[in-house]
Amino acid sequence: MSKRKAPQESLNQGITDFLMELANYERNVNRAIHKYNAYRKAASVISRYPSRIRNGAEAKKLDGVGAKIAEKIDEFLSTGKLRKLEKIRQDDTSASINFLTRVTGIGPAAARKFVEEGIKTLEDLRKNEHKLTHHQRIGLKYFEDFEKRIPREEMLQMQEIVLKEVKNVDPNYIATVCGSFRRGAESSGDMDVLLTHPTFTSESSKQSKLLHQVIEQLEKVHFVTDVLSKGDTKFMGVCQLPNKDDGTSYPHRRIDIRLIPKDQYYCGVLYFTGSDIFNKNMRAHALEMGFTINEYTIRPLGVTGVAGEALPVECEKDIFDYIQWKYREPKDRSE
Ligand code: DCT
Ligand code: MG
Repeated sequence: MSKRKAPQESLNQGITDFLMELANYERNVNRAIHKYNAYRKAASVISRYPSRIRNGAEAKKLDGVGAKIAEKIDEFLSTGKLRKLEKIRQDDTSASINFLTRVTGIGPAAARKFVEEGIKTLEDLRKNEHKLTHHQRIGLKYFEDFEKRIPREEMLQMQEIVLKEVKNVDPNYIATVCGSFRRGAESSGDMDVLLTHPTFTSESSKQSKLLHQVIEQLEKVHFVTDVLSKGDTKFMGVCQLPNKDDGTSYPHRRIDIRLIPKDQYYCGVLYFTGSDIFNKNMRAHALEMGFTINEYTIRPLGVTGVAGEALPVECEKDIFDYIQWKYREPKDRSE
């Protein structure tokens, strides 16, 4: 999962930008997840609004925009800024916490702790490497690279390498590059790969070898350059395309590879294709239809609300069929 999202130009960009800034502040500095979600939801509905919002009252008609947010929109539209945000931006502590969370491996809790210790900048982090986890050290090492989006053209080349090497290890593997790439995005924040093998199901025993031998192969061909973490079913790491013809190098990129039992593969592909907003909406619809969906399974809900056995799934469309939703191609899953 990537930290930096592609900027989406909309008619109400100014409003959605300030709402997202408030959202991140609430999550990272105040640990106020409800407020974080409220701001995000408002930003999301406003970004889809087809005309330029003229005042708070107009915005308030939208589902997810309440009185307080409407007030802020009025202030923003009439003065061009927001006092609350000006204050937050001037507050050194919250600015530092926000900044540190841009390093992969540093979440809000770790960022707050570093700032309490006076560690606020990349330079501070470099001087205190001994206080960083391995993951955070790699995040620091490639900080500038990881801030860059990956053009689709490079994602295509990366996909080619991954799929080829997976098949080199064993042609029976099934692998899918999910995330924004699968939705057709022109650029992606990271590469999300799902992997399965016909011999690996939720009934069979653990087969971590299936993941590890793929990682070894990708390291052997110098595609995977660093490991952030490596478990039996989830690899988080760093990869890089081979140098261009003129000898210049590509940035290092974040890559996650997950090994999933075959019977759970398509629930995983659906989940990791996203978008996160689409997933939320699909799950909400599933609940209305009496099903619960997560990244592993779809299960019917009994009259008492208890989830039953996982339903058989052979492809993504099976999941849409269970909840009687018209199938949507990945490119149509932004919301
Ligand atoms: N996901 C989700 N809910 C989240 C985070 C992620 O459902 N809170 C799912 C949907 C997308 C997928 O996981 C991969 O996550 P990201 O890589 O963060 O998103 P992306 O759509 O691939 O965007 P990006 O181009 O920034 O990587
Ligand atoms: Mg992604």
